[in-house]
Amino acid sequence: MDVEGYLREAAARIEPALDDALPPADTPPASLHTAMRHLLFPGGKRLRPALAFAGAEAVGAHPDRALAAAVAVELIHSYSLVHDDLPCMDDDDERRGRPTVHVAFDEATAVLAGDALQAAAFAALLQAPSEHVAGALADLAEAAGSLQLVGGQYDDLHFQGGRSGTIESIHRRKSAALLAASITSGARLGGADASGLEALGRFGRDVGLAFQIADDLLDADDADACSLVAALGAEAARERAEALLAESLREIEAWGERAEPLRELARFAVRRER
Ligand code: GRG
Repeated sequence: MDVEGYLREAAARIEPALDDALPPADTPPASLHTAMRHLLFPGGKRLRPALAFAGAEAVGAHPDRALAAAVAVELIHSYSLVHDDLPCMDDDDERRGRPTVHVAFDEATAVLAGDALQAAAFAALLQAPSEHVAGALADLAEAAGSLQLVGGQYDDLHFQGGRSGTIESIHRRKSAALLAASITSGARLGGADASGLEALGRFGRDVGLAFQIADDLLDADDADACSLVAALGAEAARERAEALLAESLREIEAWGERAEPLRELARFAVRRER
């Protein structure tokens, strides 16, 4: 399977839906609505939407069934990046080769744009023409909340050293939870049953952690103290990522051809070079 082609198709499918999910840039207050779009267009790899589509396909549904989940997870991802770049967090001036939102606008606008992106995510998911919306909303709310994304970010910001288990716990919450929710919310909208969702959740959490390790390996020159690369060294971190990938693939070993996009996205997420 051509994973780059799958990502391109996912990006083409998500682009107009993301546009529809937000007020036009010239809607008052225009500077806020323009700021909400600043990081979203052009976006990044659109990996989370692709995972949502692949989650639906893995349970035998057409990827379009997962469209609302795909939009919602990308909006949450985008808000988290806008806030992560703020001076009170990572204090980054550039992302994807462009000025970050607080640099292009101002800090207060970036905070508010992130807040509004998060609300728009839940509103978009609520639009899904599916009887499974409540479950998907629950997945997303849990992944985005203080027990996962926000709590992981909090512990990362306050990290003062620790063993690899502590670092993994932070990364499971800050990064892996949203990746896993991308898959499970897409699969839910595709009509997944309870045992399928459990397996996909385990798959997504392991792939998500391995994805974060891959991200740290790509950034190894500038290794964050709260990373397995800093704690274990690059070689051991790469081995851990490969072990997690192998473990995750075992979860969906018996799922046949329809889970192939998920498997390929997992390999891409862990072995990517960008
Ligand atoms: C501020 C609430 C809050 C959370 C921040 C997302 C995040 C948590 C921090 C960003 C820094 C970071 C390294 C997060 C881990 C997730 C990650 C690797 C993000 C980058 O994801 P990609 O590679 O990005 O999918 P693109 O640019 O392709 O969208």
